Amino acid sequence: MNPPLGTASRDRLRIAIQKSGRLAEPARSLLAACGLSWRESRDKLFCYGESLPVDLLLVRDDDIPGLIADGVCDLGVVGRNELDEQAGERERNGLAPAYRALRGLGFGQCRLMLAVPEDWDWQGPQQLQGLRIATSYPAILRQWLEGQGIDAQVVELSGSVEIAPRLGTADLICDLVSSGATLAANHLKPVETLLDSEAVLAGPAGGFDDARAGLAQMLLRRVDGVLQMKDRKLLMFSAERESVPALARLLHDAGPLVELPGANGALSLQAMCDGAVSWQRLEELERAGARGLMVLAVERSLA
Ligand code: PRT
Ligand code: ZN
Repeated sequence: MNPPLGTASRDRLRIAIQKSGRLAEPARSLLAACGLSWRESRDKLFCYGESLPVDLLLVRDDDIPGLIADGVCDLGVVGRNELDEQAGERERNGLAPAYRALRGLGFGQCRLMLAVPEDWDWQGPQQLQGLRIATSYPAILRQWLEGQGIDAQVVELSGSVEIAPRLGTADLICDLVSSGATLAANHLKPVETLLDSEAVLAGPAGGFDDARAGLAQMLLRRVDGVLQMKDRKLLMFSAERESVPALARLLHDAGPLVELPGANGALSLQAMCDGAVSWQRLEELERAGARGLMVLAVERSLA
């Protein structure tokens, strides 16, 4: 039977991820790449960890910082925007920091931006004095306005922020932007970035003092191993020794060219490349003497 959710179990780690939404699938894939697997439960809220004592809690992203603060969950995958907003709110209420971002995860990228009606002539933040700004991120916005020395009115909305200027409830907005299509569709233009956000692995402000410490450390090491290798490719080929200097020049931006003894006096070579290795690059290497070129995806590493 699953343990009750409100009591912090001491020997199993509990990770909260978004149940559905933008961060749900990438969070699951990352954790699966870290070697975790789960038994899906019927209530689809709690998934019991099978390969390791690490359980999943599937929740709304807004709930994740609070679940960590209350000790219901040990770790969570959440947008930096949400984590910073709730941390800012705690600070304003005089509460101590309860969580922190342990790792940036490289997905869910977006920016928290100010956006104004398209026909505005934007001259800078000082223009905001006395205006009304609609947002779902009041704590981050207030902190930014204070930093800029601007006295503006923050209009808190829980959704559909982008229509506020057209409805006349605000003069401009502060909202998340990724492609910019939503702003354009609402005749708004982005003018200032308050926060560059991505999904983060968040944990409690303090550490763990029981079996969870070792589990969390192992998980972080695996997360690093997966993230470091993300988009990396291992390039393998063979070549005669006299071709090696030219090939090394062509691969100057890759990791060190590793030489291994190959068949018939030729060398077997390999290099770690960041990002895609194009056909054009392979053809150039072939012209410089590389043979049997192979590009392999790299899944994980232990540093
Ligand atoms: O149900 P639940 O509360 O869990 O989900 P949710 O609807 O609150 O969250 P969801 O899935 O929309 O977003 C989860 C997280 O994804 C956010 O907290 C961000 O960290 C991240 N993220 C990345 C985004 C976006 N990109 C994004 N574009 N979150 C929201 N948007 C919205 C934005 O608010 C605006 O309405 O998309 C619109 C803008 O998109 P573009 O592409 O038109 O610019
Ligand atoms: Zn949400």
